[in-house]
Amino acid sequence: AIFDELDLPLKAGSASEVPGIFDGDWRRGEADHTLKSYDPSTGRLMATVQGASAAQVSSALGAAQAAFRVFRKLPAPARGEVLKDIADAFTLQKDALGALVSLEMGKILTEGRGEVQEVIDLAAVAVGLSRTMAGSYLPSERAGHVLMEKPNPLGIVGVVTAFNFPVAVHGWNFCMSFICGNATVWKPAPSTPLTAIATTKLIASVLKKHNLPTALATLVAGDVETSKALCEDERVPLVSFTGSETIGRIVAQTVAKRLGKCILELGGNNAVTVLSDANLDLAIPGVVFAAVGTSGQRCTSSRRVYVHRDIADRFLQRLVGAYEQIASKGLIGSAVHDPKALAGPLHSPTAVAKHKETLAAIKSRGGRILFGESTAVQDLPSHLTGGNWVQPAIVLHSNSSDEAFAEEVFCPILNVYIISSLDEAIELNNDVRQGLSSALFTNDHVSIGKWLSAEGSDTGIVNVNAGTSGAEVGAGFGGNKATGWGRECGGTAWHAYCSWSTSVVNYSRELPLAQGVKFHL
Ligand code: UN1
Repeated sequence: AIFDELDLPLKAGSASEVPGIFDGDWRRGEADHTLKSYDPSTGRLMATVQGASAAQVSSALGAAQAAFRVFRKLPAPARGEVLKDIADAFTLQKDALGALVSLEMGKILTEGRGEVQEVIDLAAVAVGLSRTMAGSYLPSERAGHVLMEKPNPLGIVGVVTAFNFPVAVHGWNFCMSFICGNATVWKPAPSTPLTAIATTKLIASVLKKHNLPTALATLVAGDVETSKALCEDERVPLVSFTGSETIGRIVAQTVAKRLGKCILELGGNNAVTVLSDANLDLAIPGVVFAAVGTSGQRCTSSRRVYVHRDIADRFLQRLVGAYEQIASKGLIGSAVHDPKALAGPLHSPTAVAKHKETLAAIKSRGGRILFGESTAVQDLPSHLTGGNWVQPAIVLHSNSSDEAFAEEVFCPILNVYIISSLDEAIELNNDVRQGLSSALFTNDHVSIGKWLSAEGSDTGIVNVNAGTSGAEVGAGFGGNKATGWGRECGGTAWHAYCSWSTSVVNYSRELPLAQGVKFHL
């Protein structure tokens, strides 16, 4: 039913091939690699998609460029009117598209729908921008002159997204790119092609209604070969990449080599600090949602906890209790197949192996597993046994420099260390390469002030009495340091999707030079 609703040429139960390239027309990929879409809850193969070859990326970019040449003539407020209709289409299909996200990515239904909501919300921000995208009008030192700074479109924005937010992250980029007057070319994660195809269909249908070229929402499903072709192409001035730090480094260097620019959203490795006066009624659910929710597969998921020694016992007891409750009540399960679940499966069998390996290695280095030593999920219904299930884990460490604290693993493993002061926690919070999100739980205004100050947390998202994940789209989203310094969503993120021009306009009858330079013929 979801497939029909979203106009996907698939029958439930069959694993047929679906075309994964859209450049105004749907095309079948010609690369040697095949993408496979599985249901991570059952392990069932749902569809295959042939990847886009480098030559196909090049011709899709040609189509996107032609679309841009038409689109750039449309005034920004008119672009806003179209985006409003795109947002309405997402609203209409929120349940179906959200369910497809759950089915293909594995997250629970409310989070699948939440992703679609993020797009609708950011579209609202972008529609507002369509009438307020301000440049500036500045005083000139020369009489009868003015200075202006003005945003213009860039041309084509390349968007490479990860499996964990298969709708929202493309949506954020598409909305900003579109409102700034660009064509967008999307290379989705190799394991979530169906969501990308359904999303593209939805956007293209609205563009068509407005008589706009549908290649403004171009799609090139594929793997490394496809991304490489996109990143190397000089027709793509901006590449927005979400994914691992390792691949991010390659993307950044590939794009920099041709002097293009990047928005990077890489690994998070986010920490929560819980001080002795913290309200545990906030801290416990805050940590549990960010560590167990989405099975630890958000860039904003909590990986580290620094808890004050005066409260450590009480905190850990309640935390373990919460994990036990999730396990014993059968709250780990597929949302699509079992709507009361709080956490779904991991996305891939590789992630399951990584989870087990990581826990075993931590244990061999002396970490104390407080919960989740046995990684198997209890009482899993028989129709789910083929899925990628693990039990979330809590580990208490006695060594704050254990490598578990340094490297982000995209699994539900929470590493805990007991601290003695806020200063120690800030030191540890900041002592990693990554810098996406962080959270402090306390009621002390002095601690809050320090945490938010220049001596405080160095991450891009710095929360107080709220967990590390689940950011709203009204403000800028992104991380510092090895997270890549990128900003998406609200705030001033739209600036990056523009080509800026500074103009001096002389409305006098003289030609004075700046800085008082004299140059008489
Ligand atoms: C991501 O994990 O790639 O803040 C994005 C959050 C979501 C976005 C996460 N709004 O958790």
